[in-house]
Amino acid sequence: MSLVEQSHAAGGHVGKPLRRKEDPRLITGRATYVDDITLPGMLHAVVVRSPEAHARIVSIDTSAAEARDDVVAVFTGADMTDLASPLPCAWAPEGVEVKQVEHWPLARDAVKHVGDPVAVVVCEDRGAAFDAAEDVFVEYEPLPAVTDARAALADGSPLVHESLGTNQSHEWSLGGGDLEAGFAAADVIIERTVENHRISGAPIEPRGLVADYRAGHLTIHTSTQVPHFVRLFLGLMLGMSEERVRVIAPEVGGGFGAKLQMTGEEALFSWVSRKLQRPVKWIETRSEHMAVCHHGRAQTADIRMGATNDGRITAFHVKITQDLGAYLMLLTPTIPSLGAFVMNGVYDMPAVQTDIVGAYTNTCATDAIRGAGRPEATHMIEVCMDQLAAELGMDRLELRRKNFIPKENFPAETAVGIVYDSGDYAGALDKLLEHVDVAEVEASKAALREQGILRGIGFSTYTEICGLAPSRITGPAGFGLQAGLWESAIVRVTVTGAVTVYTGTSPHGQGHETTMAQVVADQLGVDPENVEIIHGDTGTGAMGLGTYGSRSTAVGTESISRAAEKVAKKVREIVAHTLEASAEDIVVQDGKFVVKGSPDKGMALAEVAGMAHVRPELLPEGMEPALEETSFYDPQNFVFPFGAHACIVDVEEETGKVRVVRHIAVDDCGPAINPMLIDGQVHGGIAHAIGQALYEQVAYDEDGQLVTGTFVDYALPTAAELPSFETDRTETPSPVNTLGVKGVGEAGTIAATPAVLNAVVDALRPVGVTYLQMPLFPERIWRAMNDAKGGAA
Ligand code: MCN
Repeated sequence: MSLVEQSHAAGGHVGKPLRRKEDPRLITGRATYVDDITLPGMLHAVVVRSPEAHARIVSIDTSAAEARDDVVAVFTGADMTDLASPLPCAWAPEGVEVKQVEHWPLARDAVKHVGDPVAVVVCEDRGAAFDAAEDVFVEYEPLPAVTDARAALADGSPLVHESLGTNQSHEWSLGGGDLEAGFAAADVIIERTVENHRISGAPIEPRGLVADYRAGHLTIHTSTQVPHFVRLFLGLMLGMSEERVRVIAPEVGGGFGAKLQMTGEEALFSWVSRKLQRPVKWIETRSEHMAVCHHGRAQTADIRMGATNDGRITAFHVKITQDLGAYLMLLTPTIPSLGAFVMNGVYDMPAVQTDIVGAYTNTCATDAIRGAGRPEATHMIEVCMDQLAAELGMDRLELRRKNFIPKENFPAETAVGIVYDSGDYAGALDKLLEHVDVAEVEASKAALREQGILRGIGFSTYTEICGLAPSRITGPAGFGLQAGLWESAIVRVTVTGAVTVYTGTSPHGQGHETTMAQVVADQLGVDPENVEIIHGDTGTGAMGLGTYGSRSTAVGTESISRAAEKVAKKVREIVAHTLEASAEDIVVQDGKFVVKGSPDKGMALAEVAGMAHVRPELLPEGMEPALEETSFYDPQNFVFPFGAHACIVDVEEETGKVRVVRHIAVDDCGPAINPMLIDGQVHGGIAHAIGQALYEQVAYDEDGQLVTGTFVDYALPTAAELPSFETDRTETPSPVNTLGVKGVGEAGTIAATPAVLNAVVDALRPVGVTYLQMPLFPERIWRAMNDAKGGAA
C-alpha cells in the first residue's frame, strides 16, 4: 500500500480537503509580491523595445534621455558586452544539431521581433523612467519579416538570422514499431492537419524583479518558478560564483510555465545593479508581458492514423512544425519533444512516430506553457480518434475502449519504449459515464435544433507524462538542464517540536504549503498547522529544481516524505530506547509515537525533540543530537496521470457562438493528498484549455506586428464564460514513488481542448461541418457552417 493510502486508512490529515494554509495572507493583502519590495536607494527601470518585427539597428541616440534630470543611466547593447555568456538554451540532445545564434539580454545589431529589447532607462522613479524611455531614439532599417513557421521553412523566405543561412533550427524524431507495416495493415488511413495556435501564459502577476548587487554579492527577488535555475544561469552569465548569488521567489502570482525561464531581464537588471551599485526594480507591464514573455503551443502537425475496419489502430505518424519564435529560450526546442513521449496516448498502438522540425520566425520565442507539448499531443490524438471513428462509422467511445492499454498490462511499455507506470483507462471512462448520460444528450438535440441551437458532446481520454524527471532518461535525452531533475528536502524539528520543511520546489499557486504539511504531519504525528513549508529562496534550505511539469508532488513531496521518514525513524529509535521497547513496535497514533498495542505508552514529537536537543546524552549510544534530515530524490521513472473528460456545448446556428454547457472531468493522479486542491488544479486547467479552444490566441499580422497585445484583444475567459465544472476521480497508485502519487497541475489543460473541439464538431455535423481547427471563434464556425451549406448565407 502506498504511503498516502496508509495515511488515508489511518484517518490522518492526508486525504482530507483541508483549506489552504497560505490563503489567509494571500486574501488579506498580507503577502509580499515583487512589486511590494522597496529597498533603500532603489532605482526603477523601463526597457525600450523594438516596434519593428525585423530590422537592423542603424543608431541609438540616448542623449536626450540622458540629459533629463531624473535619469540615472541609459544602457544599450553596446554597453553590455562584458557578460560571460549569452542567455541559455538548456537542450542539448546527443546527435542533434541545433542551429542557434547567441542571444543577449539587449539586442546588439538587429532586432528580431516586436518587443526585442534595445535599451534600458534607469531613473529614481518609475514614471520618470517611462517618460525618459520616450526620449531614446532608435533608427531602424526595416528588414523583411516572416511570422508563419511553415512559410519560414519554404524556399525564398526572409531569414530571421542571416548568419544561420536557414530558418530551420533542428530536426528531432522519436518512434517505435514498424510504421510502414502498420500503415500497410490498415484498412482505413485518415490524414489531417491539426493546428495548435499560439497562446500566452497570462499569469495574474506579470514578471518583475528587484536586483540588488552589493559588496560582491547579488540578491535578486524575482517572480519565477525556478529560483535555483536562475541562480545557476545568473552566476554563469555574470561570471560570478554561485554562492554569491541569492535568488528569492517571493509570493508569485501564477506562472503557468511563463515563469519557467531564465529571462533576459533577470540578467540585464542584475548587470545594471552591479554597474550602478544600487538596487534596481523592473516590473513588467501587461502589454509588455503579452509581447515578450514567452508564448506557448504554436504547432502545426500533419497526421496520419491507420486502423483496421474493426477499429484497431495500426500506425500513427505525426509531423510537427514548431514555431520557435526568434530565439531559443531555456527550453524552446524541447517542448514539442515532450509530447512525443506520449504520442500513443492511452492506446496500444503498435507503431508510432513523431518527427519535429523547429522553425525560427520574427515573433516572440515559444517555450513551456502549462502542459508544454502534452496538450498538443493529446489534442492531435483525441481529435484524430473522433475523426477516425467517423470514418469507420464506429462509436467514438467504443473505438477508444477497443484500443485502450488494458489495466492488467501495467507497467506497460509503449512502442516508443516509454514505460507507463499504472493505469485503468476503462475505469476512468466508466466513472465519467456515471456522470454523463450520452443518450440523454443525443435526445436533447432535436428540440434544441428547432430553437437554432446545435448541441454537441465531445470526449477525450488521455494520459500525460509528468513528475520531471528521472535523470537516467532526461540526461541522455538532453533534457538535463545542466543538472539532473531530482528534488531535495530538509525536515527540521525544533526543540519545541515545531517542524520546518525546506523544499527545492517553488510553488506559485498550487498550495504546496498545505499539501506538503499534510504529508509530514501524518509522518511525525503533529498538526499540519505546525509544519512550516519554506520554499523559493536559494539562500536558505534545500537545493532544488523548481516547480513545473507537475513534478512537485511526485518528486518534491516524495523527497520531503523521505526526509520526514528519516526523522521518524530516529524518533522511533529514541522512543524505543527511552521506553525500553523495540523500534519496530513504535507507531504514530493520535499525535504520539506509541508502543503498538499500548497507546498510553508513548512520547509526543515535542518530548522527543526536547530530549534530542537538550539532553542528547540520553539518546541511544552514538546517536547525533537534534532532529534534522535531508533527502535527495531522483525518481526511477516518470509518472503517468490519466483520465476521461466530456464536454457538452451549444452552438448558435445563426452566429457560430459556442457556449460550454457542461464540462465533466474524471482525473486520476493517484491517491489524493488533498482532494479540494486537486479540484482547484483541475478547474484552473480546464479553464485554461477552454480559453485556448474558444477565446485565446496570440496573433501577429503579416508584418510581424502583434495584434493581441492587451486583454481587450486577447480574450481570457472569466467565470461568466465558463460553467461550473464537474469533477470526480479514480485513484490508481503509481508504483514509482512511495507516496503513490502522480501530478495533476496540468491535467485539465492537457485533457480538455480536444473534448471541446470534438463537442463542437459533433454539434456541427448535422449542418455538414466535419472538421475544424482551434480557436473556435464564432466567425470561424459561422464561415464553416456557411461553406458547408454552399456559401448561400
Ligand atoms: N496533489 C494532491 N494529491 C495528488 C497529486 C497532487 O493533493 N495525488 C496536489 C499537490 O499537493 C499540489 C497540487 O495538487 O498542491 C499540484 O501538484 P502537482 O501536480 O505536483 O503540480 P506542481 O505542484 O508541480 O505544479 C505545477 C503545475 C504546472 S506545471 C503549472 S504550469 C501550473 C499548475 O501546476 N501552474 C499553476 N497549477 C497552477 N496553479 C496556479 N494557481 N497557478 C499556476 O501558475
